[in-house]
Amino acid sequence: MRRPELRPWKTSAVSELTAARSRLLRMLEGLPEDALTRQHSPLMSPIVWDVAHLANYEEQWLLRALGAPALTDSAFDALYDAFRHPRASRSQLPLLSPEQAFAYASRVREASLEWLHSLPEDSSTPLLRGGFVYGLVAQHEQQHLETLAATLQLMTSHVYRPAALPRPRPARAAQYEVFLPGGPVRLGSDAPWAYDNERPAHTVHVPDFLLDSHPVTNGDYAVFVDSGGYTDSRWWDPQGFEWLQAQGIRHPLFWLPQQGGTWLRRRYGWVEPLPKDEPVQHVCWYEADAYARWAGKRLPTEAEWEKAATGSDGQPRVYPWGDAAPDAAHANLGGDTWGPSPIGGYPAGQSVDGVWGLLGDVWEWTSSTFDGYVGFKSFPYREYSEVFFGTEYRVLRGGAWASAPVAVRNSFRNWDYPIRRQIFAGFRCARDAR
Ligand code: AVJ
Ligand code: FE
Repeated sequence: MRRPELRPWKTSAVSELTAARSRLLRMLEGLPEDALTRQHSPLMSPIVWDVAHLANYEEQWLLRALGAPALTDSAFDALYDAFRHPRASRSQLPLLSPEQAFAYASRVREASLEWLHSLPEDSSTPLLRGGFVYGLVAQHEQQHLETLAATLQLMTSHVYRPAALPRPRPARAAQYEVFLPGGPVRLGSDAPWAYDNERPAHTVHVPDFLLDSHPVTNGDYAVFVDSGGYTDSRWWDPQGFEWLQAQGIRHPLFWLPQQGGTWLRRRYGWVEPLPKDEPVQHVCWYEADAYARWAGKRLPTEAEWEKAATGSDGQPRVYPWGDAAPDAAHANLGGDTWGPSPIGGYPAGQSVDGVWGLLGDVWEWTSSTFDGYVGFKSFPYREYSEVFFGTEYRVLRGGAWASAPVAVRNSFRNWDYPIRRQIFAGFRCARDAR
């Protein structure tokens, strides 16, 4: 079998870095200065912070760490260090202006592509093996573009109506349960561009279980909301119920209740009738967990999710459909659709067991907290993954419409606080088989 890691990594490095940068420019094109510098939400950075931060990250990893001459003094790193300044206070920092930030990003990019060409193809230093550090930087930039997509959705000071690619309009798809037989599951990845938190690939045992064929839709979720689900503590984790009441939350973020009991939702600069057949998004872990309990089910563990994505036949697969790089027929990824597709739109993306929509559309909350796999070794820095290990974060799997293909695979692990709703997260339910 041809494995992706056999491709010449320099070609992938250049094309992934280029894809990320053209997406960045596409997303921010035409936004006025004020939209770029303003704090749209205490949860998010000013957009211009993200732009200079991803440039600075690239300067640190693709220039300084690889022995290339630096463009700025390393003291400058502090300004764009995510651990030094909380998001809510970043607009008060002496940040680069939008023009300076874009110029910084392009100067770094020019220099790093030039440095790339001077490097040996077959270096075996840990940072360069298989082009690891280029994968790190391309994935980092794309992850920040997904964060920017969330910032733009929270923005209310400007109307944002990006050109959106059409999404498939399939015939109504039925939700069913797929039986996944218990047994050993290969989790994680040793692929060259896998993150430290995916390593090492290892085997765990998962008992028989049932998994929903599709993510929970807006229509499904509205039944829970409309039948009083948000006021009945029986369905909720006690901490979640307390949070819900303190915040006065009665429905997913960006839903707008109407007279007569119908729902609208705001998606960027559009207010639309709530599309019943799209996966629900902008629900936090507590909301996902409560729905699952109400439905007599539960959230899957991340091992169950990865088993379903990989397939019950025990064959290793990078994606649910195999090892072919994701294209528009497999999944809704890459950010240009600006929303999830109705369920059932990607028959080519199903798993070998008939589970649909595992990658793309919405991140899927799992019941698992975020921790290192047995044998975890932080690489290349503790602040990517390790400092987040523990019980505070829940793992999300699968990637959303706003996630780039380079940052999505069966083994990819995302994490966030159980109260986070601005991310493009939904879920599907699971059940013990017995
Ligand atoms: C993996 C999405 C949780 O955005 O906090 C960006 C990715 N790490 N810069 C985040 C990340 C450093 C990270 N998540
Ligand atoms: Fe970052």
